[in-house]
This record gives sequence, structure tokens and C-alpha cells, in this order.
Amino acid sequence: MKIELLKGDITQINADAVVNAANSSLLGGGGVDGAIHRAGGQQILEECKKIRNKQGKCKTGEVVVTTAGNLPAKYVIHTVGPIWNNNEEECSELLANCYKNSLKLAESLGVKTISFPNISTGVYGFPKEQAAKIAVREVNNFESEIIEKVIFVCFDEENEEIYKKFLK
Ligand code: AR6
Repeated sequence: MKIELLKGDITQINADAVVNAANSSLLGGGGVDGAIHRAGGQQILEECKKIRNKQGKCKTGEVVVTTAGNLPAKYVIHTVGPIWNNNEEECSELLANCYKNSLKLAESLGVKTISFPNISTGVYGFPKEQAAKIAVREVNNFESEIIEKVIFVCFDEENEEIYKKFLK
């Protein structure tokens, strides 16, 4: 699997699947979640509501998939990152699950390219260095015959510098 690092808005980047840093309600929010729902359009929220009605909330570390609406992608994989709470071990495991479960689901959908935001490093307050280390480790550990490229999309310069360091 090839790894690419890009700086910018994840809603503008072509990929078969784009991962959303959602919350457990699945009904949208701010940050990257807000940007994805705004750019992707109403269809994404409609599908999220259907999923909510069927299975209830999405647990931390778990994933669900919807259409990508107007985004340059086929799917949005919504995952719920952990809210940082100083229980480093538990938070790290849950964040790792976000990456693992997103990759597994993407693979089952036949996704060749997938883009990830820096899950949990915004409102959810996960320390950026630790989050990047986990993201890179999980992607490197994931062996896939189907997924060809993983794109880490950093919105802020700090995350971009951290990822550059870990991807060297
Ligand atoms: N493209 C790529 N990355 C972005 C974009 C964008 N358009 N906008 C922000 N980021 P956050 P979280 C980066 O707060 O910490 C929402 O309200 C941002 O710089 O979006 O997982 C949800 O509904 C940061 O590095 O997600 C949840 O309630 C990263 O995306 C809650 O926030 C994640 O920041 C989830 O918090």
C-alpha cells in the first residue's frame, strides 16, 4: 500500500473512500464532519439518519458507510474517534480501531484509494504526535491486496509537519 501525505481540505481530494471524523450521533457536527456534510450534500445525512434508526449510535472506534453524495468519492466511511481523557492506553486503542475498522470496511467495499483526516486531533483533543504515530502504524500494519493508496490529509501545518516526520 502506498502512503501519500497532502495538506488541504479533504472534501476536495479524489479518493474512492473518504473517512469522516464523526461523532456517535452520526448526525453531523463541526470540523471535518461539518465540511464533509456541507460539501457532500443532504444525501449523506439522509443515509446517516437511516443507519441511526436501524442500529442506534455509532460506538467509538467503530465505522459505518454512506454514499459520498457530491464529493469526488464513492463512499464516506464515518468513524468515531475517542475524546482524549488522559487514559492514554484506552484512547490509543480506540483510535487504532478507527483506522483498522475503516481500512477493513474499505477493503470489503473494493476501495483502491482512501483518504483519512487526522481523527480526534481537533475538538476531541487527542495529542497530535501520538495520534499521528498510531495512524501511521495502523496503516503500515494493514496488509491489503485491494487498497492501493492511503492518503493522509492534514488541514493544519502542525499535523503536516508531524506526519512528514513519521513518514520519512
Ligand atoms: N479537511 C481535512 N481536515 C480537516 C478539515 C477539512 N475540511 N476540517 C478540519 N480538519 P475535528 P475530531 C482537521 O475537530 O477531533 C466534529 O464536530 C482538523 O484540523 O474535525 O475527531 C464531529 O462532529 C483536525 O486536525 O474532529 C465531532 O463531534 C482533524 O480534522 C468532533 O468534531 C480532526 O478535527 C470530532 O472531533
